[in-house]
Amino acid sequence: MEKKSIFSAIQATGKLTLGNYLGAIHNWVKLQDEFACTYAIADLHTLTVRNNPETIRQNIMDLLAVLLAAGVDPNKATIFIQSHVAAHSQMAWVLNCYTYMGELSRMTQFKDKSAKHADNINAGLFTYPVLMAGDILLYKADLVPVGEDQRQHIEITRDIAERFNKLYGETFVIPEPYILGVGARVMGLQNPTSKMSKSSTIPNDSIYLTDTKDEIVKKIKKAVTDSEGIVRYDVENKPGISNLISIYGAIQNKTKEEVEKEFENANYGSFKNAVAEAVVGVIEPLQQKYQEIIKDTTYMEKVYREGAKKAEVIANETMREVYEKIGLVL
Ligand code: ATP
Ligand code: LTN
Repeated sequence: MEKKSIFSAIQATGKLTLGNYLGAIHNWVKLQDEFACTYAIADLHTLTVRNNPETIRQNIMDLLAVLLAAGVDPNKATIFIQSHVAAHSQMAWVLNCYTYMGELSRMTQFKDKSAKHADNINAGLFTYPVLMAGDILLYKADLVPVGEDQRQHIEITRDIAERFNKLYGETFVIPEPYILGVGARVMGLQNPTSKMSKSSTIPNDSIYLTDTKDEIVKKIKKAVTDSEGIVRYDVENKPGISNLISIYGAIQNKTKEEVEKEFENANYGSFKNAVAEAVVGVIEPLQQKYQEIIKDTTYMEKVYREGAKKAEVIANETMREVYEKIGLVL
């Protein structure tokens, strides 16, 4: 049987968090053996927020190095930079003409980001989900692994694809979100009722992949808990401890129940030590590999050039099919 196909992307917006790692990168690595995976660095998406060109370039290379350091393997998965395959921009324009203002204005990410960047509510921020839909549909992906926060964007992708298929006949595969249980939503350490985010302004709330061992240990020690003193999963009443259980479970490949059992008789102090050790255990080796890879620009260039070449073949084929169906002269 043919392998199911997977597409996913991450924006290159700077410092990555443990949330990005457990919610996305970690799963990319796990999935590449079982599925035909295509992974992109969504550089075009990052243009929706203003940044200086040198920082953007650095962020792109940084993200590529992190992905490779984390174990994304160019021999197993196709990995490339979104803007290198022109069909992404082409598809976004076409799909813009099959997407309604009303549906885009319901997107929670748009509402959040336009509140955060009130001085730059550009049209790109609004049509962001259409570029994302194009990314996915170009590769006829069956599954799209993302964190919980991206579910709404996959739904709109499905709506656009279904609309197109109805008008022009079977063209796109209707993708399913693939949201992997534990780690899908890592919460802030200080504010465990909102997600751990790159842009959090609360001190010690986010663990960054660039944090030192001491910083990680300190942040986890300071993480908000509760007064019950039992390592028990209960998001409603114990969001802090529940979040630490999820983090530990995601790293150790254990269910919530298994984590609860393991720490049945432990106090919060020793549980936190174990969580910190687990987090350091993944971040430290990743940083070491990252340091080697980021220096090897020749290798990195080879990876993204070859990746784009492979991606382009599939993307261009879909693009042609779409142009033909809608009536353009080829
Ligand atoms: P921002 O803080 O600017 O909203 P972000 O940290 O959400 O950015 P993205 O580039 O939007 O980063 O997300 C990259 C991937 O990481 C997505 O698949 C997203 O679902 C996942 N992700 C981000 N934050 C978390 C989190 N706290 N827990 C689990 N997954 C996450
Ligand atoms: N919007 C996504 C990044 C992204 C993406 C995609 C994810 C861009 N294109 C296609 C899955 C499929 C985010 O994580 N913020």
